[in-house]
Amino acid sequence: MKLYYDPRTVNCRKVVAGFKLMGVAFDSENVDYFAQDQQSPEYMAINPNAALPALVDGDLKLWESNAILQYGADKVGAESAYPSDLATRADVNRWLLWESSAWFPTCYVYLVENVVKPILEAEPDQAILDGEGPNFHKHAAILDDRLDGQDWLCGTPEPTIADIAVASPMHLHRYQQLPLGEHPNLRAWMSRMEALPAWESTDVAPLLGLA
Ligand SMILES: N[C@@H](CCC(=O)N[C@@H](CS)C(=O)NCC(=O)O)C(=O)O
Repeated sequence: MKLYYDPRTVNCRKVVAGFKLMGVAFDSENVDYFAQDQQSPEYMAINPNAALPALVDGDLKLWESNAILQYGADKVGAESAYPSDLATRADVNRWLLWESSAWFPTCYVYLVENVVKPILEAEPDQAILDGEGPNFHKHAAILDDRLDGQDWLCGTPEPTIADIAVASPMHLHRYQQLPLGEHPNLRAWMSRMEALPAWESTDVAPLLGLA
């Protein structure tokens, strides 16, 4: 199967880190996000959203990074990363949906203001950052509570694809300047994530000239 991706983007890094964690083998083709190649007719025949990443496996054209993680996990039977136990699987699925609908959007504000705008030589808008604070802390507190007394989000002995998905929107947290100060469990969990070879080896900061 082939992954269409740009390793510099958050949702592509998510899939590659998850596939590495699970030992999912894949071919890849680069689609240059900054050249807007995701808007080419060839790529949009695979993903009409003109967004990265997308996976093609035989007749299947799959988009949405979390759906790609689920598919890769089931394809190789990654029991520890995507447990088949009904309740644990429901828990993992819940965090994947929450990441996409709630966590990603709030982390993305900090990514745009503190990483993307400086790369484009534009000024971060402090009013936007200040306005996002309460929403960010509401969601970060949910994670911080969940991580109290357990290493991984779903209480499993090993990280799951929920950990990979939820860590991804905050993958450049130092550069995003995410206000993690009052969320110690979240900070400790992110350090555990950053120690995983699958995570460490897919670091985007050097690719963006940040580190
Ligand atoms: N919910 C989608 C979001 C995909 C997405 O927005 N990808 C970004 C890169 S991380 C993109 O390609 N955006 C298109 C653009 O900005 O032109 C997923 O998880 O795959």
